[in-house]
Amino acid sequence: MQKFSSFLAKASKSNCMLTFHSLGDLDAIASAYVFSRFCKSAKIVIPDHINAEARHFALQNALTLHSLADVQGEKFGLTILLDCSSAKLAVHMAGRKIDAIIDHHEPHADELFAPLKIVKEDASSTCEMLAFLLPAKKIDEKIAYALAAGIVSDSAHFRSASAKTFKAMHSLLQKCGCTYSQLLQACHVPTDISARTTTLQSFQRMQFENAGNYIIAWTITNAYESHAALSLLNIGADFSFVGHAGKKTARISARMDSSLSLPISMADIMREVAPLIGGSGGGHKYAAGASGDSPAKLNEALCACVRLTNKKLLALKDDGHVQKIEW
Ligand SMILES: [Mn+2]
Repeated sequence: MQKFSSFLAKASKSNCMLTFHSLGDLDAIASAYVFSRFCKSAKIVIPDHINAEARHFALQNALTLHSLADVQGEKFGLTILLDCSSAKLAVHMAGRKIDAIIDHHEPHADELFAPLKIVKEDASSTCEMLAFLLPAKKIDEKIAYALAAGIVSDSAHFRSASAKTFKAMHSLLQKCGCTYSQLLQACHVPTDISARTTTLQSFQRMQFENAGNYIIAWTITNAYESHAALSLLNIGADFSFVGHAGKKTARISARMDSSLSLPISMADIMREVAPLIGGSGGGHKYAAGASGDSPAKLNEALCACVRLTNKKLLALKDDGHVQKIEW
């Protein structure tokens, strides 16, 4: 903490470069904005793209964002990397000296280092970390709003929140003088109409089957397959597989309802099925994907996803049947 406050004092006298991971999200951009308020002067540098939520926040706050090309050759007193400590996710940091890293992600195999490195894996977001690190009396209405927005977004509306997250939110909401629903409204970015249209079209081709008490749904879409896969869970599927066939490529997006605590991983299913579409797969337990170069095999691969999920569900009980839940 001592080290952080002396770093903050240094930042208040320096021209700082504030940056974050590739494909910046709301947590990343909000923490960069907040930190910029504590610097003498600062430039927020985006490595490549930022997502829709982050863009919305940048517009709302009239932030000036810089590309790497904009700041090429510019000398900064301090370089601060937020919401990231992986070299792979911050390739734009290659060859640059980083003065501070503030992050909440689990350690990567390709960890970056800095003289001041604060990582709290149990924090819901970098914004939550900043809410505790920054001097409370300097957190004004705009800073409080930014931190609260970053926390809500990165904690997936408090799904990954801890008691500390709520403690931070308690004082942030008080400071920004709005209710939780007003905050949600202000941060809300409607899903792109083409994503919604394409997803609804894919639902016209959707198929599903019951496996005991579970529902497996699958379909093929022209684009936005992860949006479609998530939407299938929202309308009642426990497992969803959405395929996309391009001219020379095929992709599958797989999701499992995150409230299920089954010993089944979507990443395993994607890894097993990927060779069918001539590629590789992986990801997380609840969200995974596969891609390859054999679009003609997409249907076959989707059927394999369903078969495999069924098989794994059947294997859950010794007698070979999916356990029936009696209420
Ligand atoms: Mn984050």
